[in-house]
Amino acid sequence: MSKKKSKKLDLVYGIGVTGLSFARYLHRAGVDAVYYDSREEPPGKQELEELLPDAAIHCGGNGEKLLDKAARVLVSPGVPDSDEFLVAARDKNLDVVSDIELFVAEAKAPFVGITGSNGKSTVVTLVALMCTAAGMKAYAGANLGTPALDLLAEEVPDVYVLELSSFQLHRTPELPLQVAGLLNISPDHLDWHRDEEEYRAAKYRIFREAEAIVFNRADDTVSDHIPSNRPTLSFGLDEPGEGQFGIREDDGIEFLARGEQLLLSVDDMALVGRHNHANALAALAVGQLMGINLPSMLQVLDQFPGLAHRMQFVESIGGASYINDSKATNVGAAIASIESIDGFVVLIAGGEGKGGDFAEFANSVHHRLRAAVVIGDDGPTIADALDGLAPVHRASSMDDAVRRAADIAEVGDTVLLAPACASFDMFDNYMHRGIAFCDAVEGLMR
Ligand code: UMA
Ligand code: ADP
Repeated sequence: MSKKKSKKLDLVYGIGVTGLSFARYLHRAGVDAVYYDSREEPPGKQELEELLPDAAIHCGGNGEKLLDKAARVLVSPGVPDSDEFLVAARDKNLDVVSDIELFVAEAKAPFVGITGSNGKSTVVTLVALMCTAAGMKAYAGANLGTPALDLLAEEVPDVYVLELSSFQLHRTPELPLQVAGLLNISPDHLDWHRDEEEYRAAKYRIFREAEAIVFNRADDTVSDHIPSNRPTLSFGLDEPGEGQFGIREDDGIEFLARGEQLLLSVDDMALVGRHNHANALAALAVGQLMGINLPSMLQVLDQFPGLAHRMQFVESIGGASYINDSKATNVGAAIASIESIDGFVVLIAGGEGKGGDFAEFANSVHHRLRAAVVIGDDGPTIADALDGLAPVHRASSMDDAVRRAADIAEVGDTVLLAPACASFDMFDNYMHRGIAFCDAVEGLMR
């Protein structure tokens, strides 16, 4: 008698936000799967058990035997290629599939994608709001927060606006975007990618099958990566050429401009900071290639004050402003953040570094710092980099950091949380860290 072979199932690797979206997607399709996470208590475990009480769920390592019965591996973006379980899966010739690959196969409406080391969430949100202002139904998601596969559970919109991380781009074989936008590249995620070259390649990958392209003309290598024969628009903080987006000055006032045309004074934008002028110009360029009318786009720029935890004004206390930029999780973002402040900054920085160059950071910003207060695992590395360039204080918690910063700040200064690091050594995520900062600031007034 021949033994009956058990059917191979998809193996979902990672039980976090993306893992749960794989589960809902497979559940909608009526397909069983096996679930695995290398952590003992992954964040999505309880919700997964509630959604699929009968599912096979394995947590806490040593899952390699599960691969023998796997049809393919549906992997969460945070897991790097060097991960032993993924290496073992590839050794067994299993397909390793991202949520974006499944999204692309299923999406029934056009989708645009934005990537970049910094500014993605802001630009994606601006573009989605611009679509809405123009009467289109747009869903925004992917790295932004709502996983791409969850967007497919809703009624089909006019367009999807996707924020794409380097992790997601690295693992997506085919990406026929209506418009692809690359905002900027500075070193990040060198704890995930093999090296900076692989990180940059993942970012440039966004252009490959795109119908139209938006790029930052300040990046002198970007044009080598843009396929020929595609409509392109550039943006930058310099004066724009014909039809391109940039900044023009008229009578001492700076304007967002398209070619010679002045569109909106930067002072009339609700978003603050030089980097947000670049983000606004990128959103205008993407919107134009999507066919969104200019008045709708400008109305959004006039009104949108920004997302929480990005240059978020918290309080003014004793003549000093307190700003939460917890989302400045890499060196490039923190430099942009500090440079966008007028006057001296008392900087709160530190956490889990992501391979950025803190010496370069210290050299670029020290002259703007009244002092720095460092926290977290890489606080000492930042302190060493700033040694001799700016006064540095070490703090044991966010409350301690904010109290020390308040003691140092003078009238007209800004106490700025711009950590240049990920938050996971002390907090659940950047939002948790931002809330801890806001609570500590509120605590100063009690
Ligand atoms: N992990 C394990 N073992 C596992 C599975 C994951 O240790 O078995 C670890 C990962 O290495 C990582 C962490 O768990 O350190 C979270 O990884 P994940 O892939 O499970 O993350 P999700 O909860 O699915 O969230 C992901 C994105 N996170 C990452 O890519 C790290 C979220 O972006 C995104 O919003 C969500 O999918 C929905 O698409 C967050 C992020 O930090 C905001 N992104 C990075 C960034 O913006 O810089 C790229
Ligand atoms: P992302 O989604 O790429 O992390 P966000 O829009 O959430 O981008 O912004 C994160 C942080 O990056 C901001 O808080 C700010 O410190 C910095 N930032 C935003 N836009 C830019 C930009 N265009 N250039 C450099 N830094 C930026």
